[in-house]
Amino acid sequence: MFKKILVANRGEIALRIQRACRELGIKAVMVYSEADRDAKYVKLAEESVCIGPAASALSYLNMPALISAAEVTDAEAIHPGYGFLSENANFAERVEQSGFQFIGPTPESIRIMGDKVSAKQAMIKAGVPCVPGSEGELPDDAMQIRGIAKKIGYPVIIKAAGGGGGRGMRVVHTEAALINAVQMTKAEAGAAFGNPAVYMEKFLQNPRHIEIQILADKHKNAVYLGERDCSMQRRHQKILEEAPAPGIPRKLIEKIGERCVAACKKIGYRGAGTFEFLFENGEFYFIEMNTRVQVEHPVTEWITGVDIVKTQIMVAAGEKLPFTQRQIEIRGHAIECRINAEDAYKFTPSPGRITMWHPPGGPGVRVDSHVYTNYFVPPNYDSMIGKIIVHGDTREQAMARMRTALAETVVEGISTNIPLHRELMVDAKFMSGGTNIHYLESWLEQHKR
Ligand code: MV4
Repeated sequence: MFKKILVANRGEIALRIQRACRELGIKAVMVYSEADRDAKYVKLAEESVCIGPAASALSYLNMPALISAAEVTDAEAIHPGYGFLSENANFAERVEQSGFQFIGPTPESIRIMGDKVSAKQAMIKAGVPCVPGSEGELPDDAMQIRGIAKKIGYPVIIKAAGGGGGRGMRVVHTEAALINAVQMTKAEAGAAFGNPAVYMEKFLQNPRHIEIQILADKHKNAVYLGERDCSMQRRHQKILEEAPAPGIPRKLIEKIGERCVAACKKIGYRGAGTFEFLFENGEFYFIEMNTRVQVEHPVTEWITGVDIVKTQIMVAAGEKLPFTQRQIEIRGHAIECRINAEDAYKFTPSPGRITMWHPPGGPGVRVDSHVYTNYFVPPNYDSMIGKIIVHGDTREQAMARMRTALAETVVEGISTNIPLHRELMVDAKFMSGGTNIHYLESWLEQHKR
């Protein structure tokens, strides 16, 4: 096992990784920008390194600074967390070339999944069901493009190979609008991602966003840890997640989970990963794979009892997965609310000093947050200041516990989205379960103030 790991991230996930290291008896070196000097995990750290000024490009995205920090502290491995450099194949490569273990998949796996065309091709080859669409990148010829769209049937969606997470996409409803949409998307993709390649899919009108969590080791073992329902989102930002997904038969989850595991084995995937699917009319359609630990991993940890971050570290060190698929059982229901420093309904950022932080507690409540009373939320980064996660024997009990937890929580000095979460937890449609990816945005439209 590693003796020392460098945590190349900030915020609640930096604290989460630090906790996993403590439990494993590994020393964690924390890095921080000038804006994060007072973060809780820096105060708790045995060792920490300032890697640069507040701007991410000069600190958390600064590869030489991170690798030097690992060198001067004698760390053996680097955990990238989520966001920042976590899905940057070049970073993973440079980490390994510098003699450190990257806690995540191989640079090659990251590269394949980073290009959405090659990711989809790998999944088709591995037997994972995908949204019907163009086989690979769209050709230049307008006649051929029209032919592909006609075969798929309108509406179609044009997506950038270098995009993902909702960036670089365009829905097309008619043949008249097709070629212009393809050209526009190509131009934007070239400018934004340095890659003008685009592909086409059937546009699914009312899907849910269901994702499968997997874990794989370096010895060809892989398991799936059930699913998460991440349909409650606004502008591609998830606001709450839950597991299991309400109303989806276990048999269907098992079938798709086994396909994901088979795909991991086929491509030699290792570490934690998430297969993102659209789910419509009882069918799963793969859209993207995330090659990192995700914000919403705690809901899966709670229904399976598996520590995902700890297991990421163990498999990166070469250990075998300490459980088999048969040992994974789903118990109860978990919900996570992301707490953001922003106006609850206008969504404008609300950085500043937290004059009072009173987190909830009690049975079935977990809070992952790096903030504390008198902490200053810097304006330079993502607005998420923590997550409240609850568990119950049933979805009803989990929702009741979340209502209690949200009622107890006090945050003063800044605005947060807690009032929005309080309303959603008593919304009849949310409470009945199974809302689709458009539900939150239409709810917000109807609850304008
Ligand atoms: C789609 C789609 C409908 N049909 N693909 C958005 C994020 C990116 N991961 C893929 N996205 C979508 N792809 C087809 N063929 C609808 C979306 C989509 C979406 C997906 C998941 C969660 C929220 C979403 C919000 C709007 C659109």
